[in-house]
Amino acid sequence: MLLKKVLYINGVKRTLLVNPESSLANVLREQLLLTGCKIGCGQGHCGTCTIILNNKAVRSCIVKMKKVEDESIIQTIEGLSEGEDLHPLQVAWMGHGCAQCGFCSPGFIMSAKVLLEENPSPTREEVRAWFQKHKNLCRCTGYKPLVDAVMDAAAVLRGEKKVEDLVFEPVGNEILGTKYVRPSAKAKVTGTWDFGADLSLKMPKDTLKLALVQAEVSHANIKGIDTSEAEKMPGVYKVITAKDVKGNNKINGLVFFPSANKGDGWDRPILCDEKVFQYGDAIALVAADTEEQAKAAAKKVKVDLEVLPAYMSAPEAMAEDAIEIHPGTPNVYFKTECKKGDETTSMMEKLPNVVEVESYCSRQPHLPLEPDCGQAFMDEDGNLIIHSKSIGIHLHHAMICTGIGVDPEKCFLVQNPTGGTFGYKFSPTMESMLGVACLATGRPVSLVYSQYQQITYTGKRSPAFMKIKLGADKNGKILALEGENYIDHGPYSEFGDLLTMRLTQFVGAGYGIPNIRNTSYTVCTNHAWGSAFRGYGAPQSFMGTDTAIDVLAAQMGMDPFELRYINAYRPGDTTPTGQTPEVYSIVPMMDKLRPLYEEAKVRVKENSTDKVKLGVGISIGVYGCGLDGADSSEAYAEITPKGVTIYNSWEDHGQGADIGTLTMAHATLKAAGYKPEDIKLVMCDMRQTPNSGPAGGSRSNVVTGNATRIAAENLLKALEKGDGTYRSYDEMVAEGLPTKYVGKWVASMCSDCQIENGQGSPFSNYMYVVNMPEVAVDMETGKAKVEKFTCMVDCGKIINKLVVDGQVYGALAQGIGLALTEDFEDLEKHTTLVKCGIPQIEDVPDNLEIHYEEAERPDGPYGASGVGEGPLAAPHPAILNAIFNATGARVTKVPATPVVVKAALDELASGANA
Ligand code: MCN
Ligand code: FES
Ligand code: FES
Repeated sequence: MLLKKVLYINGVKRTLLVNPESSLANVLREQLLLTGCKIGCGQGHCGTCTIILNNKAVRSCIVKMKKVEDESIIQTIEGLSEGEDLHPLQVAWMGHGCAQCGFCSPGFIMSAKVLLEENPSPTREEVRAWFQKHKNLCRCTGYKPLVDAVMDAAAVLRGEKKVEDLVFEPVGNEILGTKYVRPSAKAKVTGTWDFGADLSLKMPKDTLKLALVQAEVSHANIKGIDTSEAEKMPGVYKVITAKDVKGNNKINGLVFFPSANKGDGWDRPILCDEKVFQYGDAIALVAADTEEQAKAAAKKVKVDLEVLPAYMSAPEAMAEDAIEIHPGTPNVYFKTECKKGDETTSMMEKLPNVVEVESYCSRQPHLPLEPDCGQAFMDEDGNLIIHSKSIGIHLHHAMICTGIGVDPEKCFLVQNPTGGTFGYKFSPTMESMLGVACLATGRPVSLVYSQYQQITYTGKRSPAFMKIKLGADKNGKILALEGENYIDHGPYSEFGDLLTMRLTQFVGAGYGIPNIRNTSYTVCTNHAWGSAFRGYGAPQSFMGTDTAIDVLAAQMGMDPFELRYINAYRPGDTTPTGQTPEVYSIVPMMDKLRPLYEEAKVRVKENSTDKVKLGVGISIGVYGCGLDGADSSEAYAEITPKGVTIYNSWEDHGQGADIGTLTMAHATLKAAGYKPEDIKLVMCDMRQTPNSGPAGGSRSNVVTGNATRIAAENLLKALEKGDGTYRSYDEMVAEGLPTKYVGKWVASMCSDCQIENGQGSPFSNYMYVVNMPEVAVDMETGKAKVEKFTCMVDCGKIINKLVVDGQVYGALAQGIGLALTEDFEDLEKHTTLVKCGIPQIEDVPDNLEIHYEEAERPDGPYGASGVGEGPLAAPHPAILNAIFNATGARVTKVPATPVVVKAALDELASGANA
């Protein structure tokens, strides 16, 4: 049955024939290709699909067409600007760096437009209340810049500000260190930035849509797969199982430390054939003409399973009677030890101040608003091309070609515009399945996960069970650290050894502890597979150490700030791996923080009541920029008749690879008179761009930034005539000089950590952060709320201020989520963005205060380090420490939900919690 609808869409009268049960979002996207309306959840939770319907901001994914009245007036982001004249909200969104990944931007802007129509002079609180009420979520920005943008746009609409003042304009030809707007911002705020699901809708008609047949148990033997009924379903072209895979059907997990890793890394099937290892595992793929048909047929595939005991945590998988999840490989398959300085056992016995603290860091879900998606097709030369959200196109190429059974020379990966990953896309997700399906059908294919699939079937932060012992002398100088830690890495080993090595590198980091004995193990379980998550090993490490330091301070009766200050890196100190830090910025940052800390202590005391107690907490966070050891990257710079083109594979999660690349190149090329607009970027397409390494480990600004700088320098050298002037493109060609130059940078100053003792110099640059949240605890309910967050950050010289501010705000919001609300433990409960505890605007304080210490880095491009992960290394222990400061109740696990905090309060009241 269809329905005729006459609607006024973006000022144009349209007659549509629609399914009455279809959502307005689907009709706008699929029938009108108005893909500025994004679908993040399809359940009314995230607001990315917000449009204006008859003057109201509505989430169009939950509006059925049968409820849309005839002659309704609809406005989408595509109808907001008039030609080149953007709406002040769009300009403000650009000017405040609100469009990081940009997936939420159209929905927020449409929502804010209605707010300003109803209330032209809102207060900041009213703006926040509006976004809370209209369920507009953002995972990247920490919300503060969005409120700043609405306030500015409102001022423009009231005639109090000029629209041109909202966006930074370069003075002279200088953009380094400024608020220059990223190149992709305009497309993001106008809805023309096509994310993967948008591209899927715009593919040719012969594209097959894929749906997954997924396991609904966590551990089982597969006894048989019956596809016969599914094959007969309408529109089905093929049902693909492991037998259709041309290669070895395995992902190469790239073992990093073969001498110590008991697995071989080839443990993740592309399509499960013998066993199911975790909930959601892909068993078959249905390729059909439409997504609905593919999904309907997927339900008809019958899988005969012999269910096995599922080990849902490290301790369960380590139990004596636990069977091997991957037969032949022990469930505890990797061990790394940090052995710095002298043996600690006898030292601990003699030291006057010793504490031992057990802690747990959770299975934090990434929760990007854009669900995973991708496409694959054959190009004219018979190459297999795979498009996805990959943040490591060359890395993933190395991991998937053998499994798919494609000649590596004939397979190329391309990154689509990406709506946030926060690290889950450091692991390949659907790339190999797309490749298999394209080869098995000979047709272009596309696959778009639902948010439920995104949540339940992509990697998660690996939980850590930690025991940290600290020993200090009578003055509080920590002389010894001992640790025993277990990482639950889920069933797949890829990067599990690398992650566990991070505990060797970051347990105790930031503090000059001379003697360390810290052992960490990787455990295979049947819960969600462990993938990288922003901070990668640091949030686990600091959960252990920064909680223990606070306990030590309390035991010694010392101020926790002072205890940290005494122990923070100073010249002569080395990192846990014995490396000399490249700068010593923690002490200067703490010097600047000290007066603010004293004020905060007074403030929380004054504002506490018996019902709501406030406290202030401190933590230090450190993270390294790079992949261990001699990490490297490549970029090209080419002069063209129109200017200069820069090529690199700096993948963009949303963090700003485009503005990073542009600024790095421009800072050199400006000498020859090039302006930012003369520089074109070609990025993240293996057919054209070199191997710059993955955009993980906050390495890109340093490693690919250096490669880009060097490419630009090499081009500049070739352009120099020797008299202070530079050759044009025509002159280069006329003189027969090459037009394209390579830039390669290797972190040759680094060395791998030795497996016997974890000692080495793994990173060329680090990021340093000191966190100071102020937290209110409701003594009746146990609900903790961060009221203010002050953060000192050293990311070296700032390359782009909008980006760096945005990275810090966004990371702090994720740290608040990690501390208080986010989890993916209960497979039945943690199934939506909201149930997984994604921070909403009311959960993140508007009062976020960042101070920078721009210590120039000798090995960073233009003195810069990285920034993305540093601010998510340790906000959560600081928040737990603030809860202790407020209440005296000690919580040593996250998330500190009201139930957890209340239990600690009750324990304290009963006298059990010290
Ligand atoms: N930058 C700068 N000045 C500095 C340091 C960095 O302007 N002194 C800029 C860079 O140019 C870059 C951004 O800050 O645009 C982050 O740089 P860097 O720290 O080198 O990190 P990468 O580019 O390698 O990005 C990855 C990092 C990681 S590992 C995760 S996970 C992450 C993140 O950044 N996921 C993100 N930030 C994210 N931001 C968004 N919006 N979405 C994600 O999924
Ligand atoms: Fe509609 Fe999330 S609210 S897509
Ligand atoms: Fe808001 Fe990425 S910019 S979700």
